[in-house]
Amino acid sequence: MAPEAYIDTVQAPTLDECKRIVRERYGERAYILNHKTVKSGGFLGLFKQANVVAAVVIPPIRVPDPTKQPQAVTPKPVEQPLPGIGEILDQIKVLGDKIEANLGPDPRTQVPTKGEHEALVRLSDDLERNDFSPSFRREILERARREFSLEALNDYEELQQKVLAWIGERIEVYNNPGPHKRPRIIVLVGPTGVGKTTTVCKLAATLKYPEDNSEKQNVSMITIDVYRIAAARQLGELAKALESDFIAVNDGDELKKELALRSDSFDAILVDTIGRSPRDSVELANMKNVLEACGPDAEVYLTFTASAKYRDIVETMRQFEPFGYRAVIVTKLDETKQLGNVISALAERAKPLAFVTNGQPCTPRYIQEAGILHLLTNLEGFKLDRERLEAQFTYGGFRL
Ligand SMILES: Nc1nc2c(ncn2[C@@H]2O[C@H](COP(=O)(O)OP(=O)(O)OP(=O)(O)O)[C@@H](O)[C@H]2O)c(=O)[nH]1
Ligand SMILES: [Mg+2]
Repeated sequence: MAPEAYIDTVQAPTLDECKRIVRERYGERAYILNHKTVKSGGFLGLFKQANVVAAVVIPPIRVPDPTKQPQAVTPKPVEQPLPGIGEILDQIKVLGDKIEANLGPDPRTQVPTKGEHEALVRLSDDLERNDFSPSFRREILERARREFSLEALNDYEELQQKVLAWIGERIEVYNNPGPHKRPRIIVLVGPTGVGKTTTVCKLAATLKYPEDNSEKQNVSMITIDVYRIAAARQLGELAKALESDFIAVNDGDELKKELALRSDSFDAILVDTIGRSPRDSVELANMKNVLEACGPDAEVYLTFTASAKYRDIVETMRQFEPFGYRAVIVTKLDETKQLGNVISALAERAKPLAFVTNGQPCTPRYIQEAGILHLLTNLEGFKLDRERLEAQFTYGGFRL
């Protein structure tokens, strides 16, 4: 029988590196049939590395068979037939399975592997229904596989409680370090229309008219959004309703001047910014220059809506990174029931959550300091053992 070509996989950071390994391992006769870029490694879904997995075909070495050497004077080299197309196709299929096996379950769908316990399939569905990202789902499923025996998996309620606790452990609530330098400068940045201006007013109202016994603070509001008359007017009117100081500035110099003028007479100065598409990097850079005037002590918060897609949130977080935001404010919680997208993005980018907002009116009622339990109670399809989770997590976070 003719020797068969066989197939192997090679994994390396780049295709060129794969080619080098193939040449080194099998010589010039081997060739790469196809390749795929995958992410592997990492810790808790972080620091993953992209790798190329290549399928390599290694044709047989054609050794002349001495028993078939013709006796004739003009010897002909013996051609070993290459494997037929059917054989190659079969091998490609085997190879496909081999690559899949290397990659583990499909990270896009995170379908648990065949023959998986029914509880894990259900858990995967519950996580997906709540918009958790594929890598977050994978992390939770892997932990469940590791920490639950097949028998323990039969108790789905117990599994859910544990999973809620694991999710809770991955949510970081912002721990606002006090006491604050006077005046505090609070800056909100974020994409267009997410509720920055509204949230600035809610924060101003919370500081100015605290619902608890804390001291009333003297608050000023500044907008750098002078290009859109309506936007400046919006904050102006809200400031008037709050009986709060308000000014619109054109550039960094003006901002610096106005901040200096207010440094003795205000406890807190809230800066509202122009909504920017995270893709508009030139404008983002301009805005960053203007905000330099706020100084290194400014508390910058990134604002985005709870209903944004996971990928968009991650992209927004990445693009606003140069602003050095300390924590995140998630708005419009009242508009969605799914929060897995938010939890996954915060966990994967290791950013703490400071506030959530849940309604249009600019009053303290519609903004809350973030709490882990608050987010966990909002997950759909998860039955909550409150007592147990309350022993571990709190509803409220820090104090503004
Ligand atoms: N349902 C709901 N709507 C909100 C919330 N916060 C803000 N909004 C609404 O979202 C819309 C946009 O709010 P703005 O505060 O103007 O948003 P912005 O980020 O300042 O927008 P730009 O300045 O245009 O970038 C308004 O209709 C707000 O009433 C919230 O927590 N829940
Ligand atoms: Mg605005």
